[in-house]
Amino acid sequence: MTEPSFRETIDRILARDPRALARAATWIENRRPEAKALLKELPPHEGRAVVLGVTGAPGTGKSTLCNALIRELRAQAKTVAIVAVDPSSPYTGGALLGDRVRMQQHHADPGVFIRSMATRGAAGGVARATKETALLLDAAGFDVVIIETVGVGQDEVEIARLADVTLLVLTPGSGDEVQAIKAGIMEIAQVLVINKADLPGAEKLEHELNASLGLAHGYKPVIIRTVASEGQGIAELLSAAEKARGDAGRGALPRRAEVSIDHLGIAVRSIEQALGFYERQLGLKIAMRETVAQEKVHVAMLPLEGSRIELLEPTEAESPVGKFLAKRGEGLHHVALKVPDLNAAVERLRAAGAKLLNEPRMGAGGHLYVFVHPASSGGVLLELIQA
Ligand SMILES: Nc1nc2c(ncn2[C@@H]2O[C@H](COP(=O)(O)OP(=O)(O)OP(=O)(O)O)[C@@H](O)[C@H]2O)c(=O)[nH]1
Ligand SMILES: [Mg+2]
Repeated sequence: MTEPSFRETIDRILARDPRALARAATWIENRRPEAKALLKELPPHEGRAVVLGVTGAPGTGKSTLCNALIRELRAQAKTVAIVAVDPSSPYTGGALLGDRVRMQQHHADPGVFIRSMATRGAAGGVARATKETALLLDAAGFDVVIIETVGVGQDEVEIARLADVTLLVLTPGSGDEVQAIKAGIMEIAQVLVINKADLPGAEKLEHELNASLGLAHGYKPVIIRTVASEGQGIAELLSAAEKARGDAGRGALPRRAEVSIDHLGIAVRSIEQALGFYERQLGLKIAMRETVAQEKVHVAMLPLEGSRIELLEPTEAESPVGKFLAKRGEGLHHVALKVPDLNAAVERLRAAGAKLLNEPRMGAGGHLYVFVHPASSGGVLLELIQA
């Protein structure tokens, strides 16, 4: 058999083929060039899954809980993918094996996909690979993507940012939970899970957590008790997570900040004169000159690494750039940012009360654009562009 082509692999990923998914996850983990190409193909398919982060100290029962969540979600006919970040400590070899065995219960089920990320020696790269793998599984079309991570370090905070809802798993009797709450965990967790509620001390822990939360301001996490090993409290936990997701209202936000600078627009009285500096002194090269009748402006485009400078010279005084020159003189006229989905961005900005200067419209180069008033963007005219 020959290796499937890149295209075929993408099609198979979108069909949730487990072998293609495993292959793609390995590309991501090993930072192969294919991963970069792959991640560019995914955004149109992303954003449909509910992404749950499950974090907590070693041994609190996260994997057992994930297993119970899989069972519950499958009973609701939902597909589930798990990304488990294995503890990097060599002492946990046994627990790691245990994890694999427990999770393997679901391996024959095509509605479940499980991937362990190696953390050994991958300091810093874990959060990135984990996030990218979660995006892959979201794009592949799983209804729910669960990310299991250990502890509450910087990696977990970053992963929590990707998750729609993060569950922090605590157990009775270990003592450091309330400390952890005080240390600002609340910023990342919307649901606190008291797992092993069959053990003594669950009630005491809940009281302490409530007391500690009572002192805090802002968004408060909910507390749910579970016995993951018995499947108790799991349905309640899922409803709490769903509710938290609704409250947070984060469904509409893009999972990745794929915003980049498209160009800087500089208003000048004379392009010819400005080129003396930009072209002849700074060494930039003109790629294109055009006149945009709609905006009454001559434009010279000077490409930079990944973006460009646009010199803008008005064709007449009665034009946006002409008026800008009269009022403010030469200078930075606007900053143009490229966004992945302009209509979604416009919807969010409108909802937040931002002042837009036009309806999204098609520019000369076939791209959609909209201008945001400086009053909303910290004093600079902002152009948002979708390629
Ligand atoms: N009594 C009791 N034991 C539980 C419960 N949930 C899990 N356990 C046990 O706790 C131990 C650790 O469970 P894991 O699911 O491996 O915990 P984990 O948080 O994934 O551990 P790491 O991945 O190593 O950080 C196992 O022996 C489980 O059987 C529970 O609700 N009650
Ligand atoms: Mg585990």
